Amino acid sequence: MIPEPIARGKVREIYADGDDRLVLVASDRISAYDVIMPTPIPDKGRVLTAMSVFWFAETADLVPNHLISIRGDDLPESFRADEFAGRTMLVRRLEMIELECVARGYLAGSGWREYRETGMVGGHALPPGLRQGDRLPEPIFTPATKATSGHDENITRDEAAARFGAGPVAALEALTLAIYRQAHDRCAEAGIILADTKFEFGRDGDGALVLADEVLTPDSSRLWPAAAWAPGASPASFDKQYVRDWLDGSGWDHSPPGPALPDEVVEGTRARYIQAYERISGHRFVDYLQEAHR
Ligand code: Q0Z
Repeated sequence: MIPEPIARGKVREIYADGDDRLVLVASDRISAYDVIMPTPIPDKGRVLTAMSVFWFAETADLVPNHLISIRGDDLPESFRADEFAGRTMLVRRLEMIELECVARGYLAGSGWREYRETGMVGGHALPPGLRQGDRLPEPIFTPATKATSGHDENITRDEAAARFGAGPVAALEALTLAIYRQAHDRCAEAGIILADTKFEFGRDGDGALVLADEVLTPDSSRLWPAAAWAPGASPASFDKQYVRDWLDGSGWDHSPPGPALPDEVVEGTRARYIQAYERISGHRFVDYLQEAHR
């Protein structure tokens, strides 16, 4: 029997395992234009979990993380069925810091909008004349808080420091930028631009900072195919390109529900996810599945 989740995101669920552990399950649901599509992308949750697992290992030299195990044998009984294999992380339950730790290396999304209106992003003065999609001279830390609307609200570093303390926010900024730089360079070698990304941190029982949640997935990051980058525009994320292109030609007006996706769009999107994982990590997706399935 599967217990009730303690929290539900648009595309994943989180369950308690006793007092000290949580179980995070990533579904195959996909959103486009902020709407969940009625057609899932098979293995999407597994690929995103594989990416988080890869990045937790890759960043372990910079910061400890919440991951305990993805192996079936280590999961609570309820999560040992095949449907959960590879999409389920057993993690340490932390005291979460309610601050979205965003790193931006390129001008996109709300960062671009803010720059266009003010010439600044999150309290950082930027050079004039930057275009949408341009690389920034240096990556910047632009924290945000979860607004009740569901969308994040950008705040300045000073506002973050007022809420969470100057020392803790300086430490979160340093970690966020260090992880971003390392991941950016790795993605670049795979032909993928990591435009921006969002981390969530918590504290363990000793008060130490711990990297939590999902990390450096396409749902928490803007990952652009390097070949699609051109100044003056924000390319579609590598994973959403097929879905967006098809939706743009479908006549759908972006109000829910979204239309069912055709098989070729589903298959093309699934292949892109797997390709991104394999290119970034250098691992085979089938090997990841083997590793999880024990
Ligand atoms: C993460 C979230 C999800 C909905 C709580 N290690 C942790 N300790 C305590 N809390 C969390 C974590 Cl990861 C925690 N979220 C975000 C995840 C579905 C919301 F899978 N919420």
